[in-house]
Amino acid sequence: GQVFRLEDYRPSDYLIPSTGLTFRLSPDNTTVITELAIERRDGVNGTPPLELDGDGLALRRIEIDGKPLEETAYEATPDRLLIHEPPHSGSFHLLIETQIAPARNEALMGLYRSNGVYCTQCEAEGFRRITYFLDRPDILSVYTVRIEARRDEAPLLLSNGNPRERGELADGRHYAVWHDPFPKPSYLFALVAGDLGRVGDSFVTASGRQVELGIYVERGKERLAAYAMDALKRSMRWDEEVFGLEYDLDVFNIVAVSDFNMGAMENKGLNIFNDKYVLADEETATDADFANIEAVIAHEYFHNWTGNRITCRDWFQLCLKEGLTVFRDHEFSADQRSRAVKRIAEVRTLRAHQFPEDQGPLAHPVRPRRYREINNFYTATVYEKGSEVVRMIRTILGAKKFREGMNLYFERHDGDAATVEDFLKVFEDVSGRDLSQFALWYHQAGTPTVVASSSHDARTGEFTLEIEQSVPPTPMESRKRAMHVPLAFGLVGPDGNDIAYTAANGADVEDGIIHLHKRKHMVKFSGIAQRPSISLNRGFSAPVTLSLEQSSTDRAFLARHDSDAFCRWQAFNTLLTETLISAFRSVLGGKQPDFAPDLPQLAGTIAADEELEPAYRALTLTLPGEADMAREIGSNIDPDAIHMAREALLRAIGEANRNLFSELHVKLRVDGPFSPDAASAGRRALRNTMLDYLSALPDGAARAADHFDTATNMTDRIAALTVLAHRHRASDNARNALASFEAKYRGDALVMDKWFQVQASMPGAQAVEVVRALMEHPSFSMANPNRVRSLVGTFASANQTGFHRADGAGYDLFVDAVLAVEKRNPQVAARLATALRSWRSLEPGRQAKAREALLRIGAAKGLSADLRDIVERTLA
Ligand code: BAL
Ligand code: ZN
Repeated sequence: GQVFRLEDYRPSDYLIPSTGLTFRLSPDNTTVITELAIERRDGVNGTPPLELDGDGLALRRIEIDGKPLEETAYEATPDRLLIHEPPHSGSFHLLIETQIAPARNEALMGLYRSNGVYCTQCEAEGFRRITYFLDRPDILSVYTVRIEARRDEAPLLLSNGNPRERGELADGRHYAVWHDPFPKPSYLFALVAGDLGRVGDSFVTASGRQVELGIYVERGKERLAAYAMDALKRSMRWDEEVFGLEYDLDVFNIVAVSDFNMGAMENKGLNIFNDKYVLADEETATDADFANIEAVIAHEYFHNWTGNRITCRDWFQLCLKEGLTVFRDHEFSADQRSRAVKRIAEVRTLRAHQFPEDQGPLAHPVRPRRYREINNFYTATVYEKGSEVVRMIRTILGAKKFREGMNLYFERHDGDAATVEDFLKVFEDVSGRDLSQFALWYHQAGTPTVVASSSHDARTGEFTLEIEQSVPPTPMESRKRAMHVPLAFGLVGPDGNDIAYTAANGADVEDGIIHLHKRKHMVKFSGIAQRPSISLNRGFSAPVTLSLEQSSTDRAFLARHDSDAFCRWQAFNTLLTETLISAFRSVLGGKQPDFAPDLPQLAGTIAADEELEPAYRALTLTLPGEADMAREIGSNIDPDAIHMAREALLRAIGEANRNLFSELHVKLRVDGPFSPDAASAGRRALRNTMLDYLSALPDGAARAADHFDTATNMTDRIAALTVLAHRHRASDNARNALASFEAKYRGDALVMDKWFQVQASMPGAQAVEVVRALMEHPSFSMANPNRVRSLVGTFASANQTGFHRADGAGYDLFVDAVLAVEKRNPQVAARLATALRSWRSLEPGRQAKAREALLRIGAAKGLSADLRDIVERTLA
């Protein structure tokens, strides 16, 4: 396929200041009439040909300035429309009529149908599946959209912007006209038509404008949109208060659909959501679902300024809107919930998803320089590492200068299609700092490694920290430059308080941050009488792999006393990880792992510490997952040994704390009416963590069954179902719980996804057969992305022992599923296929089988560009 390169960017010869669209909707035969005002860009000489993008289109009519075009004047294929010689004036009207079939669009890009509702997804390049256009983000146009449909089929007709007109047509049809005054790129176009229920509310902006809010869901589910509406209003207020940003249209609509490739889409004034990020009540959604809904609602809303008002010049700049908007939604959630807990959760996500990407064959810079298929770059690197980079800018500049920089960004670039350079420049301008070395975070792929050690001289009172950074090679980038790494730190004294220090001149220490610029760095602190414990990378100030030489005694001390909640969590997590890895080595050596009593004791102390919020205790006591362990071990991975080691430590901690954990399990039960707030969710999280440990003890199945039977919300029910199915799958308790869950929620697709997930992540060899059987379940469908992700996606990404079964049967299932999905939906298939990205870290037997599986996918006939790109890069 074609390779697109950043350095090849050039502006379009033609601009499209305004776009009129008329849709005559019909499932198999929709007519789209596109009326474009086209202008040659200033400075362009002559009359270059006009080439518009298409994808699978059929042209029905073409006119320029009201006159049909001669057949020799243009060339139309499904994938492009070329007008050889546009009018010499350079300013003209182009009318195009295309015909499309939404009901047959299974790729879910462009205009398609979901549960009988017409809806669109245009990012990144879906608009060209609707009409011929300059389908690139730097072409900003003012849209006026007329939608015509049968009133009985689609009483609701929505598009971007403000409603302008509506009325009746002949034959039971009606129409609506929408106008969006803000010029926007085509990827933000949206249309929805169908019969949906509405939840309405309103919001008065800081300057007193009234905005009508609407959330549209499947009829009968209106009640389930209440939390999403509440999250929306809180997001709108927060963006005013924290960034000074107000909403700008008269209406803001959100539509939930059940077939959706992504989580949601920020179309101007008309966000379209995967319904799993809208619908929730305690009966059907977990606390994690509520938190995700809040985050995604906020994320899409925040795009109105970071993405829509200021958009991207080209797709290489995707992180400009995504990294920044993730940063904004993280900050929002931190303000709405517990900042410390939120930060730890973010880091866990980053390590689970972005680190393996950065450390494997699909590694790419936050701002890639080349791509073959842009859909494959909606990645953890662009989103999550992109957010970390913005966070580092704030760390380096301080909150005040950061906000000044953001203000300047909105002032200077409102209405622009901007670049990463534009973004960095505002922060250089407000701070006077040179961010050119910092910019490597955007340009250089790979997770930097920071190795640190310390020494103390009691005689001179000098404490020395030696730090070395390196960035590992990544595809097509073997040589790396030293980065600017801001490491927040503290020196913790024997009483647990941070001690004051003086850093030697020239050590690049500023306000509690060590700024690394070179490969090797030494900092000398003076006036340190007693040896402190170093707390490094506080708040996870830099997204690096830190290898800190430190005694277990120091780590245990920091796990109790570090004033930085992140590093306190990290200290205990590192102890757990080190213990798990040595247990893994024992298992490999054919020995039963055994554990010294200190760690289980410390776990008990933390569990019982009422000064710590329950959510924080839950996060601390959650053992690193099997994939986390695999990542730490790095090579020659045997997932079965990892699983055994982890279960052994879990049992050891549970046995040592049986009484305490049982008491907490009883005491933490939340009675009374349900609330999804962070404090209540935290209690549930800690209680369910206790259950996880207790379920591994001899009476574990009975206790979990009781937890399941007495659950009054989905969080508790799923926690119990998970430990039953994972640890006691052969028991009647597990069988009964799975059956009763299925009977109760058979009709609720989103809840059935959880039932699929629990079973797809069931450890052990038999998961392959379980998943194969579930692919035939009436609630499963290869056509629905949520179903596919719940069953096949969970199996491939969250079931180390099942997926990587030694005989390769997990990979066989995977190949079959990926190829079956790809026939309909290449994007979802390509995403699924990334599950094998870490294949080279497996032990040789599994590695060979994984490679074979990738080769088999690659050899399939008629492979989509999306899937081919992933497979080829993964094997390269
Ligand atoms: N722009 C794609 C969906 C999102 O990141 O909001
Ligand atoms: Zn986004």
